[in-house]
Amino acid sequence: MPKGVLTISSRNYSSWSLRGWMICKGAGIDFAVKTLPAGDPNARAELLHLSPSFLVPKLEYDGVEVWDVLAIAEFLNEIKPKSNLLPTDRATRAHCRAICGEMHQGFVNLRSALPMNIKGHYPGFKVWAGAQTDIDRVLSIWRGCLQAYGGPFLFGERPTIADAMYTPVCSRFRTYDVKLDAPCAAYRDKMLSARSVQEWTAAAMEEPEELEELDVEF
Ligand SMILES: N[C@@H](CCC(=O)N[C@@H](CS)C(=O)NCC(=O)O)C(=O)O
Repeated sequence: MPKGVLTISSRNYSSWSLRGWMICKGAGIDFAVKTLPAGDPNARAELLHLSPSFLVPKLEYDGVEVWDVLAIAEFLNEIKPKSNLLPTDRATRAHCRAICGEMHQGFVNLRSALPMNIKGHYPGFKVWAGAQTDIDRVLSIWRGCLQAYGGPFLFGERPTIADAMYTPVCSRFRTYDVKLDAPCAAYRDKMLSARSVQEWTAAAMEEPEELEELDVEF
């Protein structure tokens, strides 16, 4: 029996679930996934019981319960310090935490105007100015990291939690046909072709329902 259980919701729509899944994969822990059907009132009741924050993802590992993606990442970094979830250099680690924090609390316009929808594709999608400001900031973060640490991941040769935090944005850029310069497009493609993301995407494609009401920030 796996040592951990990660509770998630829709693989197609739930960007936070994807982040939590990538962080668990990156830590290399043995875990099973429990998927709560999105939009189901019984599932919401169960989620309230399972996760005091009423949100997913939530990880149960070795008798410890932890929810919120950054808390899950810090917990896993403690128990798997060699997994490179955070960079080893202190200043680089501070930079990594800073851009993860930006994603965690910000980019509200981007997240509401371009909700994650892995199955969707909207060529020529019109991005309004507020969301464009967020997109510009994301791209400036990516360029700064790729230049400073040499890529192919944001903090160099191995993925960190920052890559997990920004992968749903890579997916949104593909869904909404956001034009990127060559380094940012290469980064987007690198993340979307990562094995864990491919595995997630394949499962998202299998999700039966297209829930209209979930085509909003989720
Ligand atoms: N900041 C939280 C965000 C979690 C979040 O917003 N999760 C959404 C799904 S992506 C959720 O559980 N919503 C509850 C619901 O829709 O019932 C984290 O880091 O985990």
